[in-house]
Amino acid sequence: MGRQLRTDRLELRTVRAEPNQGVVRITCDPDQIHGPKGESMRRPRLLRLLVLFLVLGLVAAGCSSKKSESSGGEGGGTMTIGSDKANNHGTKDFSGKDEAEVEQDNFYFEPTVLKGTPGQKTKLELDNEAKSTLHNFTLTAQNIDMDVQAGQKVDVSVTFPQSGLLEFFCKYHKSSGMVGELSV
Ligand SMILES: [Cu+2]
Repeated sequence: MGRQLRTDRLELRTVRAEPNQGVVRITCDPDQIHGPKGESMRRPRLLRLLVLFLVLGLVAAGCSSKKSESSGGEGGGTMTIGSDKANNHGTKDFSGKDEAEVEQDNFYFEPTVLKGTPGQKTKLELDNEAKSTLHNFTLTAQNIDMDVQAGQKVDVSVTFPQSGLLEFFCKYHKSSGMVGELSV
């Protein structure tokens, strides 16, 4: 609650700070200061506030762009799978399909989220499109640990979970966000 209120105030300040950016520069020339007498007394404080607003504005902008990155259903940005960060390259529904193509590259699976029906068996065609980077497909729950050389394709059979999701990852680049999931 308190945090939300604060965010709103930050955004308000950002908007108000925009048109005042010119004032920061103009104050180098005292003749060009506008406003009634006495304003100059408040100028140093005003300047500090403006600088503060600008900094807060940058922070707020950073926060909001992060927010929009993670909310893309078509992919882009990052998402959380299990307790890991995943580079999100989209979701694809393979319900009823016995084959599914999965591209691997630096450092993601595309699609990142594979949808299927509970218990569905599907052959994944792993396609490592990287020029020179060895990638891997590990699905611990099904004892799968498969390397895929750069420029090569490898098939691997997986079973979708009965419920929820199963996380898979490249064991070499998990910490770089090369993580995905089978979900129903
Ligand atoms: Cu990898």
